[in-house]
Amino acid sequence: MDPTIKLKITLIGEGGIGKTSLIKRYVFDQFSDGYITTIGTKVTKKELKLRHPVTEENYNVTMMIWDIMGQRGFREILKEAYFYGTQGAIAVCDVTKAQTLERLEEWIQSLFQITTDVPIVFMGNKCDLVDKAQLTYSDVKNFASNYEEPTVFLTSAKTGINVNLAFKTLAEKILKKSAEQEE
Ligand code: G3D
Ligand code: MG
Repeated sequence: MDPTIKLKITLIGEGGIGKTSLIKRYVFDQFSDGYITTIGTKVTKKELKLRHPVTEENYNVTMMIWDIMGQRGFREILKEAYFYGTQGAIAVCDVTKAQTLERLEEWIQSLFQITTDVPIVFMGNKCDLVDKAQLTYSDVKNFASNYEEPTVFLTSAKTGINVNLAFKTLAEKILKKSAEQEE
């Protein structure tokens, strides 16, 4: 039997950028065009098999994925409960709204106040909306380069592109970091 580990991962970023849709796509492999409102927070479970990036052992990973309402006011009230115990984060922006990338700085600051610097994977979401794009891969990459070991994906909750890969990459980064800390 392969060992099982449980990871808490948290999605951060403004409202309306696709966090809830990304989780739905990843966990249920579906996309809803109706607006999905998250009241407070919601936790969704996803199980995956992963080869440990350092030891190369197989693991059963149970991801507990935390979703929050995007409003910043909400973040300030809920952040301790929401971020506490987070082992890795997905920092999401919407490539059709440039300011959603700048806003991530505050989200990450808020997160790091509670968790210290956990691994982050950056997503430039809604990359299917090519005609409306205000941000390129390089824009997101440049922003992410302010943080440790930046990993960036352009994603679409609508088409599903890069969604599985981004979540899986975050799980691997968490395992890698915890292996380094044990050394
Ligand atoms: P949030 O949880 O970050 O607040 P939601 O965002 O997941 O609720 O998504 C907000 C809106 O963006 C929804 O549209 C949703 O369908 C849409 N959306 C999310 N991801 C994508 C994507 O990758 N591509 C496209 N084209 N749309 C996306 P509505 O119209 O229902 O408000
Ligand atoms: Mg939501």
